Amino acid sequence: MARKPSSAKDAPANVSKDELLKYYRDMLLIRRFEEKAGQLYGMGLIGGFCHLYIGQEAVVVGLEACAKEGDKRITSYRDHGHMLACGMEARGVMAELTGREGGYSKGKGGSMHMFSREKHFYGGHGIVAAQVPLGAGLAFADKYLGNDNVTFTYFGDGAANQGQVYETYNMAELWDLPVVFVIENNQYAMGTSVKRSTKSVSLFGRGEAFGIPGEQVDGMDVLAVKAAGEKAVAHCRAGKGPYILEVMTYRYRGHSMSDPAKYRTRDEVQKMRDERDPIENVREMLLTGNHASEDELKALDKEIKDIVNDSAEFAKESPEPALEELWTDIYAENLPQGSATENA
Ligand SMILES: Cc1ncc(C[n+]2csc(CCOP(=O)(O)OP(=O)(O)O)c2C)c(N)n1
Ligand SMILES: [Mg+2]
Repeated sequence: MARKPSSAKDAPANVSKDELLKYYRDMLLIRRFEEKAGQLYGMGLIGGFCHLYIGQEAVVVGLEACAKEGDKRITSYRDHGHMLACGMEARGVMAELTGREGGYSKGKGGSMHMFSREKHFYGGHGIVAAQVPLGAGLAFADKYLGNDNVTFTYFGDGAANQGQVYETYNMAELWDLPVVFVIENNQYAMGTSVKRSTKSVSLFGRGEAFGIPGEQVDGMDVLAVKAAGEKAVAHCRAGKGPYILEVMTYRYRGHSMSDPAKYRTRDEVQKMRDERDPIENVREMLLTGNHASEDELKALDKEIKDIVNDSAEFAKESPEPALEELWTDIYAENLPQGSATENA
């Protein structure tokens, strides 16, 4: 593909080869996984809703680079990338997409409803902005327990116009909750561009009314996301309360698999892909700085392809949930004796 020169050249001196390779690998895993999910959807192996994250990979990979053990994350329905970036298994995510027993929710949740207690991933939420107050609640738990963990609460530019976001901002700042509000501004909410739906110039600036600091970040540049993320996380860990990052990004695919895409031109999408692609940017840095050879990157591409193909095979071979499973996981089971919920 002919690629116009981008602003990304050699990586800054303080960024190591290993770091760059990790970002490249993690972003590529998300991209190839999503492409495969799109294929399986086309083959009728995935049903229901399916929102792909292609184009936005640098956002979650840059922020995961700032996380430490015990940090939490919660997001919307566009969630496969967040799961892979925090270390959830490709097999479990793909099998959930195909509605099989081997999936993270035993095949009963699908694309928008996956969770991992082990990786502190709290979903996967289909109601726009519903995860925002929940994210503040997770942060409240950490504050209450007295640790210095943070919660990454992701939501979109469309969700940023929901009232509950501002109720949450108020309480989060009032109680100094350690929550990083990450607005993934991909410039569209379904078919509505941010220009048509939103009066204010910046979304991060709306925190000012509540005393919450924030900034806008180039979400196609994983290093810029990481640098801003570190600042936000340091603020939260120091007990100074929430921080807002408005990360400017772009989704290449439709809103969901059933999007007719009539609200933007093909040229607009192609220009972004050609000039700003976050994975190509890191690839250029790796090659320009002689951190990796074409052959090394080819080997890495193959490794990722193998992981994704394996996840698809697993997802096809895993059985559908047994009929009895209709009646399980509806209410919490095996609660400890005398727990508040048991007594309720
Ligand atoms: C409360 C509510 N209203 C409307 C919808 C339908 N809906 C689903 S996604 C979406 C757009 C949200 O856009 P944005 O927050 O920018 O996130 P993106 O899809 O771009 O990641 C809408 C309106 C919904 N799921 N929930
Ligand atoms: Mg959006």
